[in-house]
Amino acid sequence: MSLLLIAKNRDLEPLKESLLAVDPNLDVEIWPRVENKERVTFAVSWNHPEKVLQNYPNLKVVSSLGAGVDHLLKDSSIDEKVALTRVVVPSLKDQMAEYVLNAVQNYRFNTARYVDQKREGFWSAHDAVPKSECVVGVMGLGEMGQAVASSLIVNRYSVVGWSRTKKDVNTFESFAADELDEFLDRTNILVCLLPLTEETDGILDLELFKKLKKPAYLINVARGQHLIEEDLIYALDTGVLEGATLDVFEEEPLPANHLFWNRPKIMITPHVASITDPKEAASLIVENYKRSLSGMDLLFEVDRTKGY
Ligand code: NDP
Ligand code: OXD
Repeated sequence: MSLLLIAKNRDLEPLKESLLAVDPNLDVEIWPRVENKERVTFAVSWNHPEKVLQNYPNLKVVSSLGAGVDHLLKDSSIDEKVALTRVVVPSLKDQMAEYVLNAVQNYRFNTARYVDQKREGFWSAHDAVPKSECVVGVMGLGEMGQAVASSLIVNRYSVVGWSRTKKDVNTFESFAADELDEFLDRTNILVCLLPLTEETDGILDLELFKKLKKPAYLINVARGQHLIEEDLIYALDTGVLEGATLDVFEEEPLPANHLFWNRPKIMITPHVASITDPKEAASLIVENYKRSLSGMDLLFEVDRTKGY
């Protein structure tokens, strides 16, 4: 039996080393130089080329190397009987919580304006956005969303949350799927942490932005396909939104001629909000590999019917 690591444009040697540090007896192969395809029963993937997993006849499990699984579900050539799972480790949640807190504070304290002013040697003070006008609405209260909500609450931000099912929490108000308008009506700073599914594709559109409480700001750290890009431009130009921080884009890398680059109200980071640490991921991957070999339930298994 062997474990396959597969990703386009990513050095997987550090992950292989970390896996062997957890268990030196593992047989780990890195795509595309795979010696024996028949022996592969477990694959760890980040954006593998579509259909390539069809070449492994004994594949039982595919694990995403990150939290998102849209890249696995869009490959319809992966047999329905192959179980899907993902890597969610504490540092992934911590980084995301820090990234979002930082984005909220940058908006609140006018960081982008001061960076521009420094470049021009220009001294001018701006009022911070009052905390009372920074109610943060977190869309998606899963592993990432709950970590983000907790860190904002520790930093004394008011938080509301929205998810398919209502959460029984006492630190913030949780809204269910059919309560989207009530959630938006309470939200100034909208943070998208939804998985990309048929239901959530294109959810961040002009109609939704208009329902936010003013002043309104957008932070998208989930997937670029959640956002209708031209609606964001229109919302910024018409004052529906004050600004946006985007870590994810419909096309990545964001093309050099993309409209977003020249918009001062849009902060851009290159899909780095939270990155899987190979050392931490290795223990979870080995645990799931061993569970798969002994027929036990997997940790963080994906529900294919829900799409996440
Ligand atoms: P989870 O699967 O743990 O949580 C998903 C949440 O979204 C759940 O609360 C779920 O509701 C909710 N949800 C799903 N569908 C809907 C819907 N139709 N309407 C309302 N709520 C819905 O995901 P994670 O928190 O682990 O990750 C979220 C996403 O973050 C990933 O899919 C990935 O795209 C992105 N990500 C981005 C990173 C980056 O660096 N930019 C890094 C890591 C993740 P319920 O609780 O009721 O099931
Ligand atoms: C993830 C990501 O889903 O990095 O983990 O986007």
